[in-house]
Amino acid sequence: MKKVKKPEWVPKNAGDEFTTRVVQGKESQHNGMPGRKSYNRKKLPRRRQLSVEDYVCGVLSKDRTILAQTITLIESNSQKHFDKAQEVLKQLLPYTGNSLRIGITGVPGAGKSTFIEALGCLLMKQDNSLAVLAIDPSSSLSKGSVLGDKTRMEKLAMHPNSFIRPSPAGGKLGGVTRKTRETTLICEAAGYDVIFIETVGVGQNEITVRSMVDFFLLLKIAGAGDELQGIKKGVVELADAILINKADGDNKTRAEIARRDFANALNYLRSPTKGWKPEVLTCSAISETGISEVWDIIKKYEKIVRRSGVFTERRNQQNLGWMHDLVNEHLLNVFYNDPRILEILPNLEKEVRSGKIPPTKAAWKLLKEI
Ligand SMILES: Nc1nc2c(ncn2[C@@H]2O[C@H](COP(=O)(O)OP(=O)(O)OP(=O)(O)O)[C@@H](O)[C@H]2O)c(=O)[nH]1
Ligand SMILES: [Mg+2]
Repeated sequence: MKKVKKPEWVPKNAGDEFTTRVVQGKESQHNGMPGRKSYNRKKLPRRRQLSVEDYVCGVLSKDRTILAQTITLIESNSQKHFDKAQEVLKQLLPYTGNSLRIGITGVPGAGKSTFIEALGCLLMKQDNSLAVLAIDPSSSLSKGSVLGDKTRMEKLAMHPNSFIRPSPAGGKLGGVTRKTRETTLICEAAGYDVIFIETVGVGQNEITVRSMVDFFLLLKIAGAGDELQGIKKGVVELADAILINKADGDNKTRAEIARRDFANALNYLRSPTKGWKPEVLTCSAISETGISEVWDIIKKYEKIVRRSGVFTERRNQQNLGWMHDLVNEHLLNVFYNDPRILEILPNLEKEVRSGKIPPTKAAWKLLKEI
């Protein structure tokens, strides 16, 4: 029998039960780092970088993969991508402006995504194309909504005439506002008839979205105790229509009461759109009732405001606001990236925090540097 090499830990007088074979070890080729450097990168096919023309042609031909990549480029926080994105945007601008932009807001859980799925599917049946952009400041914390949306907009997400894109993140080269505006334009250039911008009703959000859309829809739920709060907060004043969702089962009567309350309250509020009286409706996104009525209202609204010129007037006004936002954003970037400011800011911040100097004095000190 061939003599077997035994490991060194085998007891001296051990029998055959320890006939473990030990193979001579080999010097490792691994550099000790996790993956990556151990292979020759040059041999791997590299993903080709898209040129400005690739992006522009892709978007104009409604290639959804390139459309998504273009939005990623817009959302990027790197200066290199920023310049390229602006060039792409410039070339796409002549093809924008033809979609109906609709903002949809409501507290978390009001049923926005479920409603978008229901209305979106109706639009698909009518041969419309739809892009859904979701701004959700809470998603970066909870990550919940985006995941939830994948299941809540399942049918819509699968449809070839729809495009769903979750929230753009803020960052140093412009926040959510600029990115959402630009993303809207990219989707318009791709030829989507309707664009939904979904946002959670938190803080400044609703005002921002109102400044980007033609029609603003507020989703409410009856009996959640936020009816009057909503009226107080002034969000109601921004809405062209209020939709009481979840009007199903036991909730139907409560939804109807809420509808009447809101309709009454609206009598005392100014309409956000000249020549249009905001409507209050009920619907059930889950059982898909009352959905086509909402679309009818939106179409009626569009007809009225286009004819009266209010539609164009609002868009012109929004463009003006946009211009100012861009200037403000740029000035802030220039200011906070100036080497002189970068040098003195940390110390000044420390001094203000510890109460050594008043904030007003610190602010003037900074401003005098430029
Ligand atoms: N009974 C009933 N439940 C509904 C209806 N619409 C939505 N829901 C439920 O309400 C919950 C929240 O719905 P979503 O569509 O995710 O609400 P959302 O407003 O998009 O929520 P966030 O994205 O988290 O802000 C889900 O469990 C839905 O199934 C409805 O018409 N009736
Ligand atoms: Mg949602």
